[in-house]
Amino acid sequence: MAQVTVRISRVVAAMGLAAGCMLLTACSEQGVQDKPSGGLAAQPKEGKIVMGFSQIGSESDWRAANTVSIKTEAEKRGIDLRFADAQQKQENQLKALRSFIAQKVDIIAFSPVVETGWEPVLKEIQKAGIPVILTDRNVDVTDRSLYVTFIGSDFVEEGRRAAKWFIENTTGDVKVFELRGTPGASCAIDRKNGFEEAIEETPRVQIIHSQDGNFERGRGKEVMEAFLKTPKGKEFNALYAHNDDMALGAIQAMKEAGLKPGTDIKIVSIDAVKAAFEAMVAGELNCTVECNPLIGPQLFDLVEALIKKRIVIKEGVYDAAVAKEAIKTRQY
Ligand code: GZL
Repeated sequence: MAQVTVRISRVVAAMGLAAGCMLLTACSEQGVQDKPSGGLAAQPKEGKIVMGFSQIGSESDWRAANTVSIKTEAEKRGIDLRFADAQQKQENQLKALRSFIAQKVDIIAFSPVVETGWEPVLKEIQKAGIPVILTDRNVDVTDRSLYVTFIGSDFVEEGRRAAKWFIENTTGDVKVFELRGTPGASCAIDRKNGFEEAIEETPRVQIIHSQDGNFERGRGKEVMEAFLKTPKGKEFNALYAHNDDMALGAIQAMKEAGLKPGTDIKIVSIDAVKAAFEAMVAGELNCTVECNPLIGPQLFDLVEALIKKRIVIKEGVYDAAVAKEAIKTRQY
């Protein structure tokens, strides 16, 4: 007989979250005249959840995987997903968020292309009584009640981990060219800060040049082609790229210029997409720091906890035929 096993961590996390949300609802109901500030309705939603999602664009392999994870999970859970691709433009995200208000969706999630410029639209969404979840990237707002929570990575830690690879796997002076992500994006700001913090105590590792590549492979190639023609392009011996796509574009430019990426130039990037593993197998990339794009399951656990106000724990049935085996892994 097939048995159901449950991933305790995810369910317990969601339960904790649900408890937190009910507390939030309770607290906010006392202090708010109309809808609670988190936009959490007093009654659970019956029927299909309608969710608006504003995605940044399709600038990288990471983003493509992130979009697939969100769309697949929504489909699996029967959620009516209103998905908008902003082609990396904030004005398109602002338009999408306002259209979700007009559509009276139950909940909104989005990945903010940059940190700033969101307070006005978040206030409009709050006034409409719609809860907001931030995914992937963060916003810089003073009023944290404008969103329920953020699901994403610790980008400062990712920057530290990238620096750690250079510190632990090189000797002598490391002259780093930094290829930065989208200007003003929380992940680009934090990856830079984490890297710089981690090399503070190791003066032999220095960033000698830093430039934006917008997380795009094509821009990474163009920027590296131009850099190689400068005096510092003759001096550097390391590349720190804020994502794999820019690193792969830069690697292409280095090869066309007769350099051996991974050997002449040590390269560390972030995301851990499949193409980065192919480059490492080919000896052209030295290290990629993982940044997990597959947030669909956790995102929709949270959405269901907030809107349905209910988490059903997965349980199984065990008969005597399997008891001897099953007892080995029972936790209670
Ligand atoms: C990080 C994400 C970044 C990726 C890039 O969470 O926002 O954006 O590192 C993507 O590949 O374009």
